[in-house]
Amino acid sequence: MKKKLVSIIFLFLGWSVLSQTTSLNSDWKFLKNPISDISEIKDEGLIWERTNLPHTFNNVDAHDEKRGMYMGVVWYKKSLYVESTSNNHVFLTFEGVNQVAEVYVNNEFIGTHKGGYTAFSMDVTAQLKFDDYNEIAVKVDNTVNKDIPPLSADFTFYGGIYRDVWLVRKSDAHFDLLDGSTKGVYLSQNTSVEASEISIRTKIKNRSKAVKKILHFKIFDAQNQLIVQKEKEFKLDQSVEYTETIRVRNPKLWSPDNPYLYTIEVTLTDKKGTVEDEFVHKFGLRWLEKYKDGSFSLNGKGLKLIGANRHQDFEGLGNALSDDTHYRDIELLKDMGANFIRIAHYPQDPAILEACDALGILAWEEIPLVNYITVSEDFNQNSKTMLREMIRQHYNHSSVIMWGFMNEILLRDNKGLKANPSLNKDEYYKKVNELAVDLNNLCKIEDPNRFTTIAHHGNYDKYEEAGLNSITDIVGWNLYFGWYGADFSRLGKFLDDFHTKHPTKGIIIAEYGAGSDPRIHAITPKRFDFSEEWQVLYHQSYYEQFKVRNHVMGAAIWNFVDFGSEGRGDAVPRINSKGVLTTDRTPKDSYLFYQTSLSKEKLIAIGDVFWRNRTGFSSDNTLKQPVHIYSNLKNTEIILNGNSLGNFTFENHMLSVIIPFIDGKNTLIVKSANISDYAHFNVKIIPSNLTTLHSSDINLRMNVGSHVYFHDTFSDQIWLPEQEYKENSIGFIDGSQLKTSGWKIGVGSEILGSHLEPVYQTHRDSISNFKADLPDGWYEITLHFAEIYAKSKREKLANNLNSDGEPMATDLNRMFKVKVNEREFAMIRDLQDFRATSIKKRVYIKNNERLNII
Ligand code: GCB
Ligand code: CA
Repeated sequence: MKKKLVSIIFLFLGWSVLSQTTSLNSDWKFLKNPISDISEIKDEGLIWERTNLPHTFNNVDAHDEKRGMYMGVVWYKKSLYVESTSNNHVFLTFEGVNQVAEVYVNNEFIGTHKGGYTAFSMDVTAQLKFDDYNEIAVKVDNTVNKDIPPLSADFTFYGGIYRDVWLVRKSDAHFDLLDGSTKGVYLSQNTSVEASEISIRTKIKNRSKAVKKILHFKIFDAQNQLIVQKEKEFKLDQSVEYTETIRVRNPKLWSPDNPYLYTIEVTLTDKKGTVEDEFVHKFGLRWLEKYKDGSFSLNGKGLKLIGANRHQDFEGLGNALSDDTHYRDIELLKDMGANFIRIAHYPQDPAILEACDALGILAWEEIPLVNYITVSEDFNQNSKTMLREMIRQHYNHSSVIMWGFMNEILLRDNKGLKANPSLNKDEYYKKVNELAVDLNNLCKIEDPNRFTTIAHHGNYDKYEEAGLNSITDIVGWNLYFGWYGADFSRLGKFLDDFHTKHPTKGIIIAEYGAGSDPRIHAITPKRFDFSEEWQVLYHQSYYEQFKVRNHVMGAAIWNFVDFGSEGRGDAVPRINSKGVLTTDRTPKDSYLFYQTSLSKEKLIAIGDVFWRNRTGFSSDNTLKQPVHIYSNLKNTEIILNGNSLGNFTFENHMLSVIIPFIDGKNTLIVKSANISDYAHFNVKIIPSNLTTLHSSDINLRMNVGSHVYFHDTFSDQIWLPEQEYKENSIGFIDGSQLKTSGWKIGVGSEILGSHLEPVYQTHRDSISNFKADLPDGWYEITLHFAEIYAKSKREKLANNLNSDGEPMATDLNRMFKVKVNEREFAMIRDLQDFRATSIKKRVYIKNNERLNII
């Protein structure tokens, strides 16, 4: 037989290497069809799509312009040949299926699993045909279900079999993988500088008659040298639970600086030594403490937790990522200098936990109870099952330090009350409280060695009223001062007030962040403008405030990555852009800010990675615009096109310097001690006095209603911020920047039909005209419009008028005439709601008449 092999990857595994475990990711068939009964999927007429796992069916429709995405039933099937061996007890393990999975083998129902973020195993032995082909079928349903968390949240619930699937073969005697853990071996520790007591709890099952078995325990150091071993002979009936304690003297401690991992091997053999099952796991030895003032210590040393939240999706892939792609996120987090992750808002792929162990990132992991709850026995049970599964499945990961179970659970009380109409607010709060107490107790029963935590939105009184500030060891706050509300400076006071009221609680800023679309840049950044510059100012301020407060245990950026949120209509629609990395993991300036602030090595970096194309007006042939430089040094020399601009001093790890760019290509070098960085900027200067130009030299775009520069990444053109008209130049006359809810810049709705969303979302209200002192000649003028009010709001509008001030619209559709230099340019009518409209026309400007648009 000829074997073909394309390539091979060796991975040094961090968890169970079960020799009889094989992935089942290849060659599946997928059917998007809401068929409810397995008998109907046999229909010859159905067209199945071939696919490999991981797979989601929402990576495209969650990012298209059509509101909503497919949420319903789909089917997966796979044909599988199973040989008979000495390991004929066979299981299927699914790492994650969103959200309800019904598993069938050879048309026989095996079981149902509810919840899209935890793994499950099923015993398929009885339904399998050995030495023959078998058909596995999985019905998957990602419909929102009132009894399964999450009910609602600001992220996309991509459906599918989106993590690995495994075929697990065991002999009659084996570690129990059906207790929610998928592994059946639990490691815990009691560690100090002198010694670590490692306790290894095994749960063993047996299908055949009672016999003598031996458990072999071995611990290897990081160089793979065997350092301790033990054996235990015992009689195995149907099932046995056995705990062995092993002592490691003078342990090498695990920490973010030195994530030292031992390997623990547990082997089950018969009396002759034949291996029946084995478990291998890499394990770090460390101890955790919470001090009386709420601060945290690892291995007896105080440690401020600094890191980020992470969602699990990636551009184009939805949530169906390879292990390597997951792993790389933790590498990027480590590279940023973080020591902490909040795995938000749900348990994630095993690769994430392995990476945290291996790279030294302390983890908070949680289950997805978000915004509100259903008061029902089923909801409670599903929440508990999920919590138990998460804890059991990730119990062995030394990186995990706390378990969470609710996020902003009082944010949508209205929905909560609507969903539970028989309850009044007090009763509903009481139910939420009871569930929180139950879940907290469950954490402590399952795992008394870790902290419990919860994350609240910034409404202290509500959570106090519901008694939710006193249940967990640690209370997390999601604080958006400087984004959704107020200004950054409020942060410190909020944290201090909470500390005064709950002096022994650990406090974590569980979320803080500001949106940024890397196409948007501002010289005078403002709250909610989605510029990268505002995002950096926001993070700089938060970092300075929590760094100096000892009673703040830690902080986690919201979010490490830009992530899918199907219902959002921000500058980048359907994306929550608070990431410090883009959806394809390119660092934004905020990432550079943290990297240089947190690094122990000296670093310097020129920022504006997404703002290397510059344009603007100038009257002296130099374009003076800021460049942002990040460093943990004191100062730096800046060299522009070979000429030193002098020495500059960093303030809070950052420097914003006005650089006098020349037209064309510019090279900037920053140099300090023996480190340096350089960057090229492409600059296009537009003379302030347009009348000095020839018509054919004029090519410009202006985003009326906005103070930001916008980079169209498809054409590489830059839209200028608006400016007021001055003689010989260009700009608006009258009006004001449109703000929604009194303060949000532009409209927070997706504008359909164009990729220039931020251009259409920002408007100038009540503009009277737009002028440009253009030299005579032919021009192509494009005007852009969008209806940004829903019909119900339009009645109030004053501007359904023609240019003579006469009301023009008889219905609620806008209608108005646009004139260019007194000549009719266009009659605008029937603007479609939230849809881009543009009109392009050639215009001849003559006799020094300039341009005037009314
Ligand atoms: C929050 C939520 C999170 C959202 C975030 C935001 O507080 O916990 O799920 O994505 O705010 O960006 O609004
Ligand atoms: Ca859609």
